[in-house]
Amino acid sequence: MLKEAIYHRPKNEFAYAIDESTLHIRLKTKKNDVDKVKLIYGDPYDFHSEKKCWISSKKDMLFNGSDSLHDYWLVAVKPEHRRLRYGFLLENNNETLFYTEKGFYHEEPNDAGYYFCFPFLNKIDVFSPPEWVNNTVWYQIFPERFANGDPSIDPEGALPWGSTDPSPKNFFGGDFQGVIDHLDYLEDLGISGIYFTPIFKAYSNHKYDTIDYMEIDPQFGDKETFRELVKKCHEKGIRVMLDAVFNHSGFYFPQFQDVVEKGEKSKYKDWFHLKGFPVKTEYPANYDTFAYVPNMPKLNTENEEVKNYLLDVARYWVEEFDIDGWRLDVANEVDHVFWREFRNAVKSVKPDAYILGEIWHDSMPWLQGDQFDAVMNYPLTTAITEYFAKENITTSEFANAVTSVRNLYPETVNRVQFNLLGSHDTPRILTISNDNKDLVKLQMLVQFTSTGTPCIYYGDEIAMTGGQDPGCRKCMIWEEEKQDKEMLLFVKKLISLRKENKVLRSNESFSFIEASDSQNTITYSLKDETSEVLVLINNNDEKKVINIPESYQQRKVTNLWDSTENRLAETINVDPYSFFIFRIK
Ligand code: ARE
Repeated sequence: MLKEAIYHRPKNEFAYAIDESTLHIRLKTKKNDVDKVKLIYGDPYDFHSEKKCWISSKKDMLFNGSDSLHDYWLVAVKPEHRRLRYGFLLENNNETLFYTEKGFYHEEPNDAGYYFCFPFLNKIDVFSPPEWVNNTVWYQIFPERFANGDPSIDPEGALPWGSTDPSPKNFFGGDFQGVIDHLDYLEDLGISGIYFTPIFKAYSNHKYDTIDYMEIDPQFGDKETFRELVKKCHEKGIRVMLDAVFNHSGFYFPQFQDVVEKGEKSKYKDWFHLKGFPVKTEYPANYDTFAYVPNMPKLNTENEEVKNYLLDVARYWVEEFDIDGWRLDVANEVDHVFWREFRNAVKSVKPDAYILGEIWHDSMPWLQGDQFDAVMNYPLTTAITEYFAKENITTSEFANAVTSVRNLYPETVNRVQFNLLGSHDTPRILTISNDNKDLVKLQMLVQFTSTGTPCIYYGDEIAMTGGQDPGCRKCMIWEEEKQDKEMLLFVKKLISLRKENKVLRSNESFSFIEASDSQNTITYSLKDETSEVLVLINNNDEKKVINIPESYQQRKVTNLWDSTENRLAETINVDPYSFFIFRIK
């Protein structure tokens, strides 16, 4: 066995409490190197055990998939006294190894001190994200471009809806009334959560350059209209999540303007990361900014005044308008101390509020249960689009990437991960799929059969196109004759399928049964304690025969797409760019 590739640490995604009495323990080993793994464990204070080292139990670990380098193993264990000493017994056809915190041994170590230690499963340490998130299907709205319901509040120079290019210089008057007018459309689609990009008073049409965190941008409406919008959403069972831009303010944020005007004499000079005076606001600015954007001065969230100001904002919109969650902009560039206080502040007002970080990379440091509930799952987006849309990776590389993403985080986090195919920061899924709508459907199928909470970017459900920002921010198409109704029905059906089958939302095991590079076909299974679903995908422009795994042959199944009952044979014909989704009876 390759010892260098065998890894466990009693922390993070390798050891965590899934509930008040159950621990998940994970291990990774070199791909195809180990045949069986047993968790060997016991109670560290079991003085009565006949074995000196108290390691008195063994339990097979489940194979939990492979990526390009590793096999992943997972086991759930309920330690009687909520404390655990444990190690691993690894076997392949020519070797047996004990893996403990002190290293590898051919004989089982006889001293508890050698073993990994999960000291105690304290209830307060159990990370329990909001239950409702896993049942939610989100819809992302860029308010300026969704619908213009009240032309009387259009910004100066607003253009006729969709009349020209979506340049940041152009305004079309999207507003809250436009959203209210289309809530029936969203409810009918099956949406149960709306993520709004920023709505507070700001300079640009994207509103990521905030002027006043306590005011609604006048082009969207006022606080009463927003209150009505939230109320109507809640009446329809639709949750509301706002975008918190706390990493930086906008140029016209009064506190920053004071610094520009008064320089070192400004009482707000410690609200920002200034490098000299006078403040130089042309590029390159002499203060920290988001990226290289002088109009986005980075806020000093280590400063007590800034922290108190932003925490008041965080509480205000929850307390006064009953919003259900915050999406945190540029979350990985704000300090952890602030985010811990942010979580406490928000959860103290609404314990089941959803806290979603915008981080495009490995986010384990923010997902320990003390900061975010989840992150925008861009690594999953990349795995899906790199394979189906861009054809940059092979079928097996796709399976490896999805498995790798799944094993980045504890299952607690996976169940509330924000799974998206695109956003206001990426080209639209149909555009990167070269306008192949069948490919988009396959990608949505994977998105809606992945653990977590899926999000539809406005307009993707009617097959809108659009390149990189600002191309992806075109006005929503409301003329019915221009909407792709077939795509709309497909999305609506996917959403209802997910709502009707819990195993699609939250499964104990997700494994690829086949990912054939020669065939470009995929078979994966989703299992939970009561059911199993088999998904078969033909990612080709021609019909393909997919082999049914022997263990599934002759099994009765329900085709979840057309509700027909079938019995699986040895093979199945799958149409070009098509799929089957069976629930095993
Ligand atoms: C616009 C243009 C830019 C142009 C800029 C000049 O898109 O091409 O250079 O203007 O001013 C907001 C607006 C954007 C605007 C931007 C800057 O929506 O339209 O850009 O402000 O003015 C990284 C960050 C991530 C960030 C993205 C954009 O990690 O947090 O970059 N996303 C958030 C919001 C954006 C918003 C901002 C931040 C600023 O979602 O909408 O932009 O508040 C890789 C990297 C990631 C990188 C990602 C995307 O994956 O690893 O770190 O994300 O690519 O670039």
